[in-house]
Amino acid sequence: MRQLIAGNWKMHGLSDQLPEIELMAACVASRPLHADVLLCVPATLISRAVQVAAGRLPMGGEDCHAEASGSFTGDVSAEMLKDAGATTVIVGHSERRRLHQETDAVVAAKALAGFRAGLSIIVCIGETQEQRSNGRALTSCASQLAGSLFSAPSKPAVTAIAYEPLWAIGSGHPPSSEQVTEMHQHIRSCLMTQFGGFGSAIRILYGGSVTSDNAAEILSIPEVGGLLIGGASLKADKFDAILGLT
Ligand code: G2H
Repeated sequence: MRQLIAGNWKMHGLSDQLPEIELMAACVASRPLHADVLLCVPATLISRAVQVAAGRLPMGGEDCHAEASGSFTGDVSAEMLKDAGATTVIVGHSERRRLHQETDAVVAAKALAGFRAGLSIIVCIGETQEQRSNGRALTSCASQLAGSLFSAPSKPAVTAIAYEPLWAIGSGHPPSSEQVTEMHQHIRSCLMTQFGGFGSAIRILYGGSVTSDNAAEILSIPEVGGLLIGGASLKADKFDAILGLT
């Protein structure tokens, strides 16, 4: 399976950043790539980002509402993301879970909404520092997986899992290769139990303090199906440097 290198701009990006996206798209198109690539940006930027990327760099959303439409002031549905040109949606990022009290059930409903809209879906999971210190990292992630994933009628409502340990996000300290390997093997085993053969087709990404300095080591781990990159995806040169490592 090709690895996926996905950027997550979080709540960064005004229209003056569109030239940066255009530059990223030009970098992506400038050479054959050995990985799939994706840039998730704020909903306000998606349609214009799609225009400047001109088919060279797919765009994704960072969250969606579970309903297709309705009286949900300020929310954005998966169908709206799709309509704006997004191919993918991230759901269950720890910043949504922590700052917006999103439960596993809410995340599962959002993932199902992405499936309904025809988007690819990245579901994020990850343990806290306390859970890791208490030896509960594996059980915590297994529990989040079990609660956050639906099996839609024909296949799982998820195309990728992003393992993002909360203690590694934005901290500058990613886990060791051994920790990533152990968790990714555990996630794969959970997916196979939950979805049978479908479980082998779901990419497992790593996210949290990825930079061009540590990306090669993480990408070399056989169980790693790609990266979800925050801060280091904001600039075309940094993002492109990571892409060049695949
Ligand atoms: C984790 C990651 C992107 P960063 O949130 O999803 O961000 O790479 O800045 O730690």
